[in-house]
Amino acid sequence: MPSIPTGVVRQAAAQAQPNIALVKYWGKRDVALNLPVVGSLSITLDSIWTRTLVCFEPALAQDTFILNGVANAAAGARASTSLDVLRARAGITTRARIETRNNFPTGAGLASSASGFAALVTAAAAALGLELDARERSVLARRGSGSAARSIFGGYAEWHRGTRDDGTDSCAEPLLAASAWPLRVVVAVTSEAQKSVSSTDGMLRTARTSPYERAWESTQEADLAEARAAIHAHDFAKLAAVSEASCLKMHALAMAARPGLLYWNAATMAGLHCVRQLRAEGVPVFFTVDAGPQLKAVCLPEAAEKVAAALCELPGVLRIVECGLGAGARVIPMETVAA
Ligand code: 2P0
Repeated sequence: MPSIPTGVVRQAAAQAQPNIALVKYWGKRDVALNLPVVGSLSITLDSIWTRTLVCFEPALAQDTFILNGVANAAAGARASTSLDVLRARAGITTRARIETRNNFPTGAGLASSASGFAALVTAAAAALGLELDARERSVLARRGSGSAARSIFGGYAEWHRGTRDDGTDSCAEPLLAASAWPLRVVVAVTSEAQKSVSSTDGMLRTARTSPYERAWESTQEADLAEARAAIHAHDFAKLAAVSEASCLKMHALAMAARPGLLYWNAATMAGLHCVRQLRAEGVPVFFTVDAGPQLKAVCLPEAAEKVAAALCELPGVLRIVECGLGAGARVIPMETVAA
C-alpha cells in the first residue's frame, strides 16, 4: 500500500466533548466492532473537552500517542486500531503522531473515551482529506468506544443498535439541538481515581453472568421511545422519570453480575438521595450515574445554582463541574491543542 510522499505531513485537529447517556448503553452483541445489544440516548456537554492533533508523518516507524503531555502505550494501541481503519479508507500506511489533551479526569466515569474517539476520528479524517459525513464518523468513532458514536453529535443524540453484522447501521443521529432545550448538568466528582473495572470488562461480565440480561434487552425500546417523546415535548418530568429508571436499571443489571459490579461509592449514594430530595421540594433535577462514581445531576438552567450548592455540601464530594449542552465533534485550529 502507498505511503504519503516523504516529507509531506498531513495533519488536523479536532475537539469533542463527552456525552452523558440518559437511556444507557450496556452490553455488546459484537465486541470487536462495539455493536451494542441496545440503542441509547444522550446529551453532549459543552465545557469539558478532548482536543486532539493527528499528524501523519512518513518518517514515523509507528504511531505515537501522547495524552496530556505523557506517552501512553495502552491508549495508543486503541487509537492505532481506529487509525488503521481510516488509513485503509485513505489507502495509506503512514504512521501518525497523536497529541491529545483532556481538561477533565481520564477514565473516571466522565466519558473520556467518548470525547477521545470522536475527536480522534474527526481529526484523522480531516488530516487524510477523507470526506466523511457525521454518520460515517459516528460509525468509525463507535469502533474505538461505543459511546463515542454519540459525541459526534451535539445536543441530544440517539445511537441506534442497528441490525447488520458489519455495524454500518449502528451509528448515532441528532435528535434535538442543544439550543432548543438547554438543560444543565452538574457533575459531583466523588473520586479522581481510574475505575477498577473498565466498561468493556463490566459489560462482558454482565452479559455472561447477570440474570437480568434478557429483561434489560427487552425493555430498552420502550425507554428509548419515552425519552425521545419527552425530549421532543420538552417534558422535564417525563425525561427525569425515564432517565433515572434507565440508570438504576443499568446498575441493577451490573450489580447482579458475578462478582457484582459496584461503581458507586458512599458519596454517589448520598448524591442520589440529595437529588431525589431536591425534586421532592420542587427543584427540576434528576440524576444519572455511569460506569464510575461521579453523580451527574441534570436540571433546568434556573435550578443549577441550587443543585450545585446542595451537592457541594455532601461528604465525599470533591468538587463540582458544571456544564451546559454543547456541539458535536468538529475540526479546530491546530494551535489550540498545544495552548
Ligand atoms: C453509556 N457507559 O451509555 C454507558 C452507561 C457507561 C454506563 O458507554 O467498551 O466507554 O468503549 O464501548 O463507551 C461507557 O462505555 O465502552 C458507557 P466501550 P464505553 O454512556
